Formats: sequence, C-alpha cells, structure tokens
Amino acid sequence: PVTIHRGDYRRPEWQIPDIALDFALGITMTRVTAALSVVRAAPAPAPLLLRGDGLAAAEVRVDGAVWNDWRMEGGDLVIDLGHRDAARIEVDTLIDPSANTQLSGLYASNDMLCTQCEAEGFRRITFHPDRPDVLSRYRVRMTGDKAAFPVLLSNGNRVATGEGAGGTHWALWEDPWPKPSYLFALVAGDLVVNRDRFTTMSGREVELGIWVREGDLERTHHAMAALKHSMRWDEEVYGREYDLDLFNIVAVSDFNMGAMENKGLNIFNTRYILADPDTATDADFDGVEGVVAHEYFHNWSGNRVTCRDWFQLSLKEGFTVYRDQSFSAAMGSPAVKRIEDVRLLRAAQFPEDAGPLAHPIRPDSYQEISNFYTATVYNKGAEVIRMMATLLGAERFRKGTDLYFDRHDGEAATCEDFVCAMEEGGDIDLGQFRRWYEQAGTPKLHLALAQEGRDWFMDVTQTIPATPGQETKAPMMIPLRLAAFAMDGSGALLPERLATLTDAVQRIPLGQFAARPALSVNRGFSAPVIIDLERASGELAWLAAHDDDPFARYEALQQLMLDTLVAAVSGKADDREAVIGAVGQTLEGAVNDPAFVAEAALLPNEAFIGDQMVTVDPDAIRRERLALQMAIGTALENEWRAILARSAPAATDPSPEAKGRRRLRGVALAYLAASGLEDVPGLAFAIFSQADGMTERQAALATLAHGDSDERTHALDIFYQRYRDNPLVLDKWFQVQAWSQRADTVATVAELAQHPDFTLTNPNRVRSLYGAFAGNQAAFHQADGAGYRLLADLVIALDPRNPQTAARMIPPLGRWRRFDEGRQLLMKAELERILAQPGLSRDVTEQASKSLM
Ligand code: DPP
Ligand code: ZN
Repeated sequence: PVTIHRGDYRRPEWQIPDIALDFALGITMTRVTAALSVVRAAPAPAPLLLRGDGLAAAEVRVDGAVWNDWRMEGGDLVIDLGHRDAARIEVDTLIDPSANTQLSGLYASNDMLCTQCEAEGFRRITFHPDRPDVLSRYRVRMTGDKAAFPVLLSNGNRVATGEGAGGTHWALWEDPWPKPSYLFALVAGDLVVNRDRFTTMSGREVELGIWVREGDLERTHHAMAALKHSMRWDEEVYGREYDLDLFNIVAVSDFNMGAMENKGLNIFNTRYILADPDTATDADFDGVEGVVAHEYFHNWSGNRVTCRDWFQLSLKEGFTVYRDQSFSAAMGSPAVKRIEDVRLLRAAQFPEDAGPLAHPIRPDSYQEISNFYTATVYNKGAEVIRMMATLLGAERFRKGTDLYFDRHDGEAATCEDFVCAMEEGGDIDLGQFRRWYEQAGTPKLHLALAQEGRDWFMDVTQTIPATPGQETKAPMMIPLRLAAFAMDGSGALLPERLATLTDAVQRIPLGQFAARPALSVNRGFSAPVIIDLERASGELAWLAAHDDDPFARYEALQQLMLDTLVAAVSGKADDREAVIGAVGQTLEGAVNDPAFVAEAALLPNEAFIGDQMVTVDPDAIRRERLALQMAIGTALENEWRAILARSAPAATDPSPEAKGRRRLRGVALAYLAASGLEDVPGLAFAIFSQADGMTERQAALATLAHGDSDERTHALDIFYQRYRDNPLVLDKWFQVQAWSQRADTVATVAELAQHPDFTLTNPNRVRSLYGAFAGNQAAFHQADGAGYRLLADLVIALDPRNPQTAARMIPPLGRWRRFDEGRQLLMKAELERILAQPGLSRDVTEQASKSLM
C-alpha cells in the first residue's frame, strides 16, 4: 500500500474553472459525459492527471477533436496536452450504480440514485483530479426516465427542465459557487418534499426542501425546524448567511456516514432526518438537530472555505463539530450538552489516542483517507477549537473567525491558516498552541496541592504518552479553568480563573487560605486532558454537592464512582457508602433539573472504568459495576420509585424539562432493575406497553433485555411485530439485544446475524448489531474469543462489499494491548486472520496492519 505524506503536498498543475456533466441516468447503466475546461497552473509542462477508480476511457476529445495522446496508469487517465495552456477535455464513462455496493460515487439505494463523493468518490463517477484544491463551477444536466426518476436534483439552482424522447425528462442545474469535486451531488428518484422558506438576514428568500420517500414526510418536521434554527443561529453567532436561493436535503437509507454537506444539496442518512415521538427517542431527536446543523454549518466552514488537502480535514470537521456543539447547547441545556460531548470524547477518542491508531488531529500520513474520519479529527478537533475560543474569549474569537472567513472565502485553506487568523484576530501568540495539531496522545496532568505558610499552590506536571511515530513530546499550551472552595461552606476561596499551562512542570499560585481547599479543576472540561489528582471521597462528595460549575459537580461524582469501582475491581476497599450518599444527595435536585441529575446519577460505563486500569478485566468490571448499581438501586429504592410514580411527560413534549424527566425515568428503572426486585420486570413491561413514545419504550425494552424474564421475550416480540417495516426502529431491536448484559449475548448476536432482517447491504443495520456488540465490553471480550471471531467474520464478509464500513469495525480489535495475555493472543490472531484474506481492501489493510503494530 502507498503511504501519502502531508509534507509532500504540491500545488495542482492544472485548474479546472468550469465543468459540464451530462448524465444519462439508469439504475444499471448510467452514461456520464464530462467536459472539463482545464487551465495550466504551473509553469513546467506537466501532463494532465485525472484520477479514476474502476472507470474505463473509450475516447478522449480535446477541443472537440479526438485526441490520442493519453494513457491509463492504474485506474488514472493521463493526458499529454503538450504545450497547451488551456483546453476543453471531454471523456465519456459508463457506470453501473446498482453494482456499487461501496456506497461511494454514484449508487442505488432502494430505487433511488444518489451520490457520496467525500473524500474520493467523484473519481468513481468520472475522471478528475479529485483533490479538494481544484475548485470548479459545475453545470449538470441529467436525463432519466420520468416514471422512475420524477425528481432530479443537483447542486445550486435548477435553471431549466424539459421533456425528452421515450418517456424521459431532463433538468439542468448550475451551481454559481466554485467547489471541489467532493461536494458534487446528484439525486434522482421518486421522492416527496417538505417545503418551507427562510428569509436571510439581508432579505434573501431561500426555498427549503427535505426530500424523502412517500410515507416518511410526516417525520421530517423536526429536521426542518432544526434547519431553520441553524440558519438563524449561524447569522447571529458567526454572521454567516446562506448564499443560494435553494437549500435541499435528501434522506437516503443506505449511507456510510451520518450525512454529507454537498453544496445546496445535503444528502443524509435517514437516521438523521426522520423522527417522530413514536419512532424516535429524545436522543434521536437531538441527533437529527445536531447533524442537520452540522451539515448546514459546513456551508461556510467547509464549502465557502474548503480544505487544501485531506490532511487538513479537521479544519472543517473540528471547527464544524465545535459549531454544532455550541448550537445544540444553545437550543437545550448547555451543561447537559457538555457532559454528553465529554462522555463521547472519552468513549471514542481517548481510547483511539491511547491505541495503535493514534494520530494528531492533523495527521502526517495515511494510506486510505476514509480511515481518518475519526473521533480524533472530529471530536478532539472540536476541543482544540474550543480551547482557542476559551483562550481568546467570545469577542476576540469572533474577530478571528470573521478574519478567517473573509480572508479565505473561495479558497482551499489549511489548519495553519485558521490558527493565523485566530492569532491576528484575537491578538494572541499561538506558537506553542500549534502542538495540538502536531502531537497525538491525551495529555495527562498530575496535580498536587502545596502549601507555604498560608499560601497555597497547585503543582502541575504535564506528560503526554508516546504514540505511534512520536516517541517524545513537548509540553502543550493548556487552558485550565479552576476554582477553590472552603469545605466548611464559607464559599469560594478562589473564584474561577483561567490558568494557561505552558511548561512540563509548573506551579500555579492559588492564594492564601487557612486550610486545604477543595480544588475544582478543568471546569467545563476546558481542555481535553486526563486529570490525575488524589482527592478523598469526602472532598469529591462535597464538590458533587456544592461546586458552582455543573460540569465539575458531574465530574466529582463520576470520579467518586470511578475510584470506588476501580478499588472494587482490584479487590481493594471501596467506598460504596460515599457513592450512595452522593447519588442520594444529587437526587434531591431531581425535580428542578432532571436532565442534569439523570446524567450525574449514571455510573461510568464499563469501557471507561477499564481505561483507568493497567490491564482491563472485563468480567470483574461487569461484576463490580452491577454490584454497585444494585447497591445504589436498593439503598435508594424509594427515591427511584418516587421518580417513576410521578406521571410521565407526554412524548410529544420536546421541552428540555420533559426530555430530562424521561431520561431520569429511564435511569430510575435501570437502577431498580439492577437491584433485582421481583416486581421490576412487570413494572418495566407496564412502562413498555403504556409508553406513548419511543424514549420510554426503548428504555424499558433495553432494561428488560438485560434480564431473562418472560416479559423480556414478550416485549421483544411485540416490538418486532409492531416495527418490522420501519428499518430505523428495527435497528433498535437489534441494538438492544446486542447491548444486553446477559451471559449469552455472543450467541444471541451470532443468531441475529442470521435473522432474515439482518443484511450487510445496509450500514445502519450492520452498526446496530455489530457496532453495539463491539461496545458491549464484557460480551465482546468473552474470554474464549468468540466475540472477536464474530467481529472478524463480519469484517471479512463485509470488506468485499463495503470496505469503508468494514474498516470502521477494526479498532475494537486493535485495543489488544490493554488486555490480559490470553485475550491479546486471541485478538491478534483475528487481526492476522483478517490480514490473510486475499484481495483485502486498502481500508481494512491499513487499519488491521496498524492495529497489530
Ligand atoms: N459527512 C461528513 C461530515 O459532515 C463528511 N463531511 O462530517
Ligand atoms: Zn462534517
């Protein structure tokens, strides 16, 4: 496999100001005629290199005449244009969308044709440089059977339509904004539309459309509301206005990613568009809102200012995730949103940063760019933007983003360009801060309180673990929000301040106190680091009850739970009573802030407990976590029952308060179930049957799925019968079973893989079963290796069909170093078995071979 290096970047030798594409559409055969106006951009006479993947060129025409000076190099088309400085190149390609199981390029989903071009799918449609620093104006003509494809969509504005021969019709679309090929999109199908309008801040009338299959229309209203809120928010917070008369979204069932920000024609996984209270949980609703916003925000952070090369991916993704996180925080509860974001970071990114696939948010090399759409590039990338926003403050950060957008509008930019704009706009030196772009690994801050007379200090030692290719690291610039409290209740001894760490070892003065204060650090999770600070359980419990920063209260309680669980797992004395007391105290806020209480009362998940240990012991973690859950469930039984006794809010009530109450009811039910009380299956089944919406229904079903009651079987049957024709809900049926804490879950997952409704053709279905299973630590790491075998079998079966989705299933196997020797051997053997398959994709080869290193 060829490794591509960031340092090898060269400017394109040819630019392509204009492209005309003509599609004669058919499910099994589509003819694409591409006309590229090319202009030499470098002085030296270089041939024109057009990338192709699985394409054949029958004929090349230059300025209207047949041209013979071309050759194929691998899949690429190389045209020698001699000393010409400009030319019009025409090439025809024939593609079969129905055979495109990779879901990259032009493919068929149900009876619809659609595209996915990021990162390198455009070369599967026609020959093209297919690099993001070649920007063109597109003119797209599509012709297709009117009955099969009544709706014909592409980027930009529809400028003409007409009827053709033999029951065909055509549409001509023009996108006035130059864009890279990865933002090209086309959709043809039998679709219905939810129409709306939006008036931008300067008075532009924009026609909005969400296109779905007949029958799905009623489930598009939440997405539409989210779109309009996003458009307004981007105007108000970033001064960014929409720039076309049309904004279309299409929902597609078979989709590798969550969604795609194609200019003026976003294409979405149905999962992030369709939602109503009967079929979608509150979390699903939030997912729709967040992803609609994310893709919309890309119109500026990604489309108007795009990436120079794929090493800069975090330029658009990290920034856009930060933007969608801020948006969702503003739409709901900022504290709860921050907790959710941090939980995701710790679940997905910290393990990546600590494993064989660790890479900086701006990687230095790759073999297959699809493998770098990672939690590091996206979520750590967002944390890096957030730290700059923290260092600059809101006003100067806005100056920085204004400068960035103004200076680079219409350009393909770099992460360095972004940092420069922050430095100039924010009037700050970010020299050392740039290491966040260069160094992988999660920094660890070892903290200790020190005292000299009445003066107190915080001594900080910063270390960053070695990661592949980076043995030694230099200290990072880290913004750390902190405060200190007197535990006697006399209040804040040190009101919140921002300390900026720059050195490996550093002493931060805190002020003068009579006694040791309770330290509240990394408030709001101001930096994506691991804090190592010895604190007594009494101090943590005090902070969990009294800290004035909600995130810090959550953290204190989580730390208390973690300390207790880690002690129990290692057979040391634990402080269960302190945890029960602190959870009980937290529950006193259940009425006023149910959403926060629900988050805070949840025990850390099994994987995160494992991350605290030298060697992960999945069975002991499962056992001790269940034991603690049972103890909390039993000790606070009355409180949990009281929460459930209050009437449930109507499922149609989307207010943060109602969402919080539903969430807390789910947590209460889970605690009662863990306590093993006899009436709980009946209670869960009653909630399941009487629920007027999916949030409660799924929570009850998931709780039942852990047990072995008759109610479990019954509820699973009812759920299946009721929703078997709704693929997104059926995904949940697979998912709750794969999440189950039952001892036979590996066998169940193997059985479900043979279920008539399981299919490898739909990525959502694959993720709902195997993705959920790989996240079920005790089941996946079953000591006999059956879980590993199951996942490896999937990768091997899926790779020939869909390498992108197959490769995403590898990282759980790559965590072998964290486990005992027996499991290590079993995990490595499966990685080796995968690598031994003939004809393995570049995607899976890269992930599996790096995972073994
Ligand atoms: N679909 C991906 C995203 O929006 C790729 N751009 O993040
Ligand atoms: Zn994105």
